[in-house]
Amino acid sequence: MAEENSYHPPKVWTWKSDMGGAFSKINRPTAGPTHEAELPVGKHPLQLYSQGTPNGQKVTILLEELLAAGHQQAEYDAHLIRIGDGDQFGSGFADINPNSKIPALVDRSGDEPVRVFESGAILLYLAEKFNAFIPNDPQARIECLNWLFWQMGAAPYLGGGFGHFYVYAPFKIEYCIDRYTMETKRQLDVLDRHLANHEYMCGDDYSIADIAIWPWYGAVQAGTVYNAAEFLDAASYSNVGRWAKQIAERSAVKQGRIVNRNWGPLNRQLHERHDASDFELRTQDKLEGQSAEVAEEFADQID
Ligand SMILES: N[C@@H](CCC(=O)N[C@@H](CS)C(=O)NCC(=O)O)C(=O)O
Repeated sequence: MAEENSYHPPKVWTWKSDMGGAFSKINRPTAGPTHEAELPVGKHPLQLYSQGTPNGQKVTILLEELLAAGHQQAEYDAHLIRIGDGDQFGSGFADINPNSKIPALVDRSGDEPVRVFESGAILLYLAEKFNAFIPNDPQARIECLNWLFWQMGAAPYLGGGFGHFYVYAPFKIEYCIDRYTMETKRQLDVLDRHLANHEYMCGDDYSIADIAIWPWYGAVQAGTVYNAAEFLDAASYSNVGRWAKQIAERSAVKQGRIVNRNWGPLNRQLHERHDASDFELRTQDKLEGQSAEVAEEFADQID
């Protein structure tokens, strides 16, 4: 274990605007907008403002699942919010999410627009609105909500803890990596034990609990988030692996996970989604004129 370092917290903390690390340019200790910026509004009932991170993917996967299941009122415009550029601090975005984090949704199908922020609230709102991907039986429903809210509480330890200190911090700190690796492995074990006896998180049916958990824990298990599969011995969580592969094969998942994505292979980036045909016509390989042969090289590669 590394020696204790020489840092002693002062009486009152003050902000150093460049603290180092991957997010030092966007993180700050205050809330509220930093600039005026109106949000665009498209033609569909649902307007999503997001980026294709795991938290963003949850919503686009559910929307694509709803559309695949025939819920036409789930048609949506997905506008790209570039969080690295600070779009989440624009006045229009802060109006719909005072917490300035993606994803945020506006439902314009009624008399008044309804804002919904926090991915868990968005999943629950849409599942209830369409009565889909959430069980109706009271016992199964609360089990679905148990796991939905488990994800909301657990993922900050995975993302803000493990991912931050393993990948993004300006230097590696053994204590922090140990602490959050232990917690991440414990969480993977929670899932693995549960999935040993359940096909999906709340039983036989795929639900918003799976849709919330898969973009984080499925990706960590596969090594596509944080490239830490070997470090975490992810292969040993074989039930998580089985479940994650099963979900990855769903066509709505293949579509939803590339919406608002602006990194990785060009044919896996759909910056904005305004129409179902955009998956065929408006991925970045098409917009940038990449040849079909080159795009094909990346066909199975998501990261
Ligand atoms: N609890 C929130 C977390 C959302 C979140 O952390 N979003 C990140 C991207 S994955 C974000 O917008 N970060 C920008 C920032 O922190 O300024 C949710 O589940 O919606």
